[in-house]
Order: sequence, then structure tokens, then C-alpha cells
Amino acid sequence: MEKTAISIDKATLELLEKAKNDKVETAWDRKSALKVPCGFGSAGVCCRNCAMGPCRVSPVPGKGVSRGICGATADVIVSRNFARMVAAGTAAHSDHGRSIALALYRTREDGNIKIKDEEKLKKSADRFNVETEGRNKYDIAHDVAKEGLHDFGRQLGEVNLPPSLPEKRKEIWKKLGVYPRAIDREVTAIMHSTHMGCNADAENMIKMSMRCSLADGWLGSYMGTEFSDIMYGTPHSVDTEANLGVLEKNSVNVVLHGHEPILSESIVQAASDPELIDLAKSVGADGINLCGMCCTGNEISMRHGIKIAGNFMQQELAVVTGAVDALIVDVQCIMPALAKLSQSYHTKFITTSPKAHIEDSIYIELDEESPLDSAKKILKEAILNFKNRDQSKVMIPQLKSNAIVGYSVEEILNKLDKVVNTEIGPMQTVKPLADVITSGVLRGAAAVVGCNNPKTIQDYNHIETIKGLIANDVIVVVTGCAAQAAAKYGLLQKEAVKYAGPGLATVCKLVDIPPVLHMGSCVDISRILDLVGRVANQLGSDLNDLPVVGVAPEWMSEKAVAIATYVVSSGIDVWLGVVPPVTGGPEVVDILTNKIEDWVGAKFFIETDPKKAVEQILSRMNEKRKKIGI
Ligand code: SF4
Ligand code: MSK
Repeated sequence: MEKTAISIDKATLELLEKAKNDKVETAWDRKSALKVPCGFGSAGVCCRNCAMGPCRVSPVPGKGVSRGICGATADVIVSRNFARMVAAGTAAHSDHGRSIALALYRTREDGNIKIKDEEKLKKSADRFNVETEGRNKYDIAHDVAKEGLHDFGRQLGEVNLPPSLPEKRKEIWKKLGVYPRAIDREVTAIMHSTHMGCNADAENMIKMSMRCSLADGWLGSYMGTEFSDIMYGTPHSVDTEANLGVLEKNSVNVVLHGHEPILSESIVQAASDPELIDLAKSVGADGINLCGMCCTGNEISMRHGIKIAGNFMQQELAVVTGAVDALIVDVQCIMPALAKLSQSYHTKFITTSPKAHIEDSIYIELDEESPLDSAKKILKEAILNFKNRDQSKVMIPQLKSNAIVGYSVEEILNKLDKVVNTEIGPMQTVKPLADVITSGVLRGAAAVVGCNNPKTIQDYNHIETIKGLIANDVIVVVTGCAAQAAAKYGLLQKEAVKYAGPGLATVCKLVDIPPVLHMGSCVDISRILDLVGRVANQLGSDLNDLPVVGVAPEWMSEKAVAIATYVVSSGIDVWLGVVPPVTGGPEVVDILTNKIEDWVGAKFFIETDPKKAVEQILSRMNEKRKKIGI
């Protein structure tokens, strides 16, 4: 494995060289221009929640200024900043969930968006207490959407938490006072309590963060996934390819980047329109080559096998290839730098969401009532831009890997069913999975998730973590940009079984799966919660009893902070490979890495060395197995 200070990805390194020659800058250049990051910001001890400040208190306890002008201590400031990160992450995921719920409400027999998975709709109707008997599926869908939307702003009564959530866990949350009340309410509660002159109690602030994050994981994100599956289909395993080598020299290359599948699904639909295909041919192209990036890439690859162009730190490099005719985005993780960069090439940088206007981009708003019409208009822009491509500026790295993506919970159960229930027909239970864990064939399971971050060597932490875990019989599930790192390095192929320990290799061969399973985008971490919850229910235990962990080796976004917090609050230990801005608050650090375990049975581990993180994970799994006698 090639390892430099920047990336282990050869396509990235080749294109960074080209960027240098083309005299354009990337995030890595801007990072080095910023030199040393601000020590106060890094430690989380800078408060600008009112205009008496900003107040920067000492990150070293007992040294320098210890309180802000209002008297807020370092721990109060750190905990409030942490809570605001969780609120922002929850807002982003859950607003995505809200868009999806509204799209479900707009589904029609003759509309652009239809119901694809009726079985999942019925299950969803069941959990929302919506009548299904003798009813039209669109009427059911509209009622399910309405019930789901009520949980965003619910003022009275209880939210509809999924059935996979063990009762024991709900009791823990109730006792601790972190049971989520409504999605928007928890975000608002944090924004209120972190206003000047409100909450000044670090422990209470962390509990508020936990409650808010739980509304993200088990409500907003969960609905985002569940309703997307109902409309666009529940993913099943499908072959694809990954890395920038998926761009094609003679096709109209369109890269879709962002998160919400409403845009990307419409573009996928539009790309098969014969008129647009003819238009592409009329401008001299072989056809339309759709590729995805970041979580949109995960969404469309797992439902259609659309190729993955790369992960977060490669978004600018896609433009640097000179071969992308349009980079089409919606929301989240989109670098504003793309606008200026695109002007150095022929790429049309097209923004589509009123939530993410970017100066100097081409803005074509996605009409949510009629997304297919907007998608065709956007795609036409891309096709007509093909003729402006300057072949002398084109360099497509000849690097891509095969991958299998699309392991939804349903697909994992299908695969297990094929092995154990051939005689009696499908059972759709997690018992076989629970059995291989309790018997010790598998040591445990790990979710490796999250972003890229130029503070780490791109993809190095992801790959080292995944390889270290599978070698030790830990089955790995991946989402987000970590999933795309795994895809690029060939870890999502069945051949990757050569890196697996003997127990995991046996399971993979028997079930016919790779040792690393692609479960989707950031919101799809709800699929992982669902799966772990089902295993816990199967064993009559709680999530914290299982040898299961979460790892975010290269995280960067506020969404990742919300995710990590709901995963820990759900009873699953989380390893962070990038230090979060909390180190200036000793009480906050103690709560997150120690005390929280007494509350919920899991805690945060902060470890920037992936090899050490793997050792810690294995020993924690062994401890857990011993504790529950498996
Ligand atoms: Fe400073 Fe307090 Fe205002 Fe924060 S809220 S900026 S610590 S005075
Ligand atoms: S896209 S949140 S960089 S995983 Fe979901 Fe990747 Fe992280 Fe964005």
C-alpha cells in the first residue's frame, strides 16, 4: 500500500500533480495555507454566543483566563459548542429525512415518484398504526408520511420509535431523561439552551446532546432511509466500480454529489430518456455516463449499480480531470471551492437546492412537484457542454476497482435465509447472524463510517481499520465516504475474503458475501442501528451487551458528531480517528470517555492511530464477550 503524507489513493495523487501543473488549488493547498489550526478552536474553548465576546478561555485548566465575560467556564463553553454541533448534524440529517417524507406524501400513481417497495410500506404503516386493509397503496403512503412528519414537530404524545429498538434501551433513556420528544424540538431545545444566559451545566448539556442525537438516529435519519426505500426500492446487492477511473473519455460525464436521493433518482431516470441519449450522440458522445460521489454516490450505486467516482476529498479532483461535463449537487458536503475551480475547466457546476445556493454556480432549482422535468433540463445542460471539453486538459486516471454494494438489512437477511432456510422457505430473522456471533465464529461486528479529513492521510485510517478488523474475524459494515474508500481498495469484493480471519472467511464463503458490507449513505447508519437492534432483540438483550462497535476514522462533519453521539447513546462504543474539539473541557472529556458508560453502557474512544484503535476494539470486544459469557 502506497502511503504519502496526503493520500494512499494513486488516483488522488496523480490528479493533485495535475492540479499543480494546471495551477489550481485544492483543499489540501488551502489547509497548508492555514498553517497551524487555532488552539482555542481545536480545544472547543472559544465562545461567540453573545456580542460581549468572543471569549477565548484557557484550554489548559488552572492556567490563564478561566471564564468568559458572563462567567461561563471552559466546560460550559465546550459542552455548548459540542451540543451545537450535534444540533447542526441532526438538523442536516433530519431535514433530509423531512424532504423524503414530503416526497412520500407527494407520491402518485401517475406522478414522477411512485411506490416501489409495497412490502416495506406495509411494515412502515404497521409501525405508524396506519390502516392498510383494502386501501390503495398511495393513500397508505400519504398517511404514513403524515404520521412521520408529525414526529418532526410533535408537541404532545410519544414519537414512533422503530420496533427494532429494544425495550430495555427505551427504559434507560427514560430514566436518564434523554428519550427524544420530537426531532425539531430537540434541535430547538439545544439552540435555546445554548443561548447566552441559559444552560451552564456541562453534564446536562451533554444529556441534551444525547437526546437530540437520538432523534436523529432513530427518527429523522431512520425515516430518511425507510421512506427512500419505499419510493426508490430497498437496495439489493449489485455490482459497481469505484474511483475516478470510472469517468469515460468519449461519454458525457455527469457527477452527482450530495445527499438526498430525490435529485439523483430523477437524474438516473432522465438519463435513460431516448431523446437525451440521442442528444448526447448528436453532440459526438458515445452516451451519458452517470457517476456518483459522497453519499449521493452511495444512494444511486446501491439502487442502480451507478459507478462511484470517489469520496469527499476527491470532489475537486473530479473537476481537475477536465472530463466532467457537469457536477450536479444538492445538499451537504459540497465544497464551495467547486464554483471557482469549475471556471478553470469547462465543467458546469450546477446547484439545485434552495438550502444550498453557492455563489458563482449555475442554479437550476429542482422542482419537487415535478423532479423529472427539472432533471431533464439539468441533464441537457450537461450534454450540451460536452462540446466545450478541451481534450488537451483531460486526464482520467486509469484506476478503478470492482465492488458489490447494496446490503440493506433486508438483503443481509435474504442472503442468510438462502443458507439456513432452503427447506422451510424465507424466515427473515437475524438468528443465524446472532448465532455466528454468540458461537464465536465471528468475534463481533464493526461499522466503519464517515468522511475524509485532510488532517489524516486520505483513506489510510479507513483501510487500516477495516483490514485490521476483518483479519481478526470482525465483520465490517460500511457507509458514507468510508464505504467508498473500501470500494476503491477492493474490499467490497468477494475476493477480499483473503484478508479475513478464518471465522469470517468461513461465514463469507457460506453466505456468499464479501467481508465488508456496503450499507449505504450517512442516513443509512439507521440501517445499522436496525440490524443491531434486531440481533439484540433476538438474544433478549440490549445493544450494549453485543460485541459491536462504531468507528469514524476520518470524520469531519457535524453530522458525524450527531451520529457518534446517537451510536454511543444507543449503547455502542465509538472510536473517533480525529480528535473532536472538546479537549479544553476536562469534565466534558471525562463524561464522553468515561462517565457516559455508567449511563448508557458505551463510551467514546479517541485514537488517531488506526492500528492502536483496532487493538483497543478487539480487546473491548473480548471483554464484552467474556462479560456476557459468549
Ligand atoms: Fe463570552 Fe459568555 Fe457571551 Fe459566550 S456567552 S461570548 S462566554 S460572554
Ligand atoms: S458524504 S458527511 S463526507 S461521510 Fe455523507 Fe462523506 Fe461525511 Fe459527507
